[in-house]
Amino acid sequence: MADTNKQSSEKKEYHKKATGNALTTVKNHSKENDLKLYGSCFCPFVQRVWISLEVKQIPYQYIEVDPYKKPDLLLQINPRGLVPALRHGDWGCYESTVLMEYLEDLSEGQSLLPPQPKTRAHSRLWSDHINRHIIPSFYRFLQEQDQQKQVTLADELKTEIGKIVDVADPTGPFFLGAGISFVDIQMAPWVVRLNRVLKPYRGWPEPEPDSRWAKWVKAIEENEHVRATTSTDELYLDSYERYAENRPNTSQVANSVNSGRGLP
Ligand SMILES: N[C@@H](CCC(=O)N[C@@H](CS)C(=O)NCC(=O)O)C(=O)O
Repeated sequence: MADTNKQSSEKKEYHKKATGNALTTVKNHSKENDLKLYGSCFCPFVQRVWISLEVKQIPYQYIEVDPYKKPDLLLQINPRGLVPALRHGDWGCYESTVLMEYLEDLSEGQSLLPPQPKTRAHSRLWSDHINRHIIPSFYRFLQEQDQQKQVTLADELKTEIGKIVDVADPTGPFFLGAGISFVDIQMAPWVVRLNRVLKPYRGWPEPEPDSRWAKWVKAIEENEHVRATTSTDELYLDSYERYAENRPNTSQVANSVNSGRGLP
């Protein structure tokens, strides 16, 4: 019994407050604003919307919420109680991809989608690939406890990433070329977590030097808006131990992965 207590007290928990650069950004956006992002510091889906706001330089207020406690102000916007949620005046909405499109539709600041219809469709197609293939594959690999299966799941994730790298602009460094755009932002939070979560917990390898993938990862990691919304490494290491140990009741994402359903 004493042992069990000791073990549980050593377990790492998810963080409830941003650290490092992300904390500075939170502080710079703590003032009341009509546009409110309800987010959680560890959440990659939130980081997508957060990067978009930073790239576009749209004024906003960041409000930290615990999505596992589901405060009323979150449930009022999103009955499913997931972050990110956005409130704009008396209207609210949720789902990270939908929110990125909403910010795009405000036509304020830098566009994330290019003007050409075909390149827009290309961006949406590969954003769909990230959501339907790369992200579920990331969690399957992280949550798998069987080492043999982990090898197969690492390959599966590499294959899914390889597909999007193959269709990226050959020169880059970003998906469509010189500047960050929609697909990069959809992908960035998981790129950040490859190095900070999958590497320590599952031995995820560094990109092959001079490869197109290495160039993309570097560009994302060095982007000022990605950095402005990224906390210190420890926050991710601690927050994802629950996933890496596949603890029961970790989250809706973890439950969906365990039951073979699509992500929430
Ligand atoms: N499909 C959603 C997923 C959002 C999501 O899963 N957010 C997590 C935090 S990273 C959450 O709110 N979890 C609360 C829960 O599992 O109850 C999106 O793209 O916004």
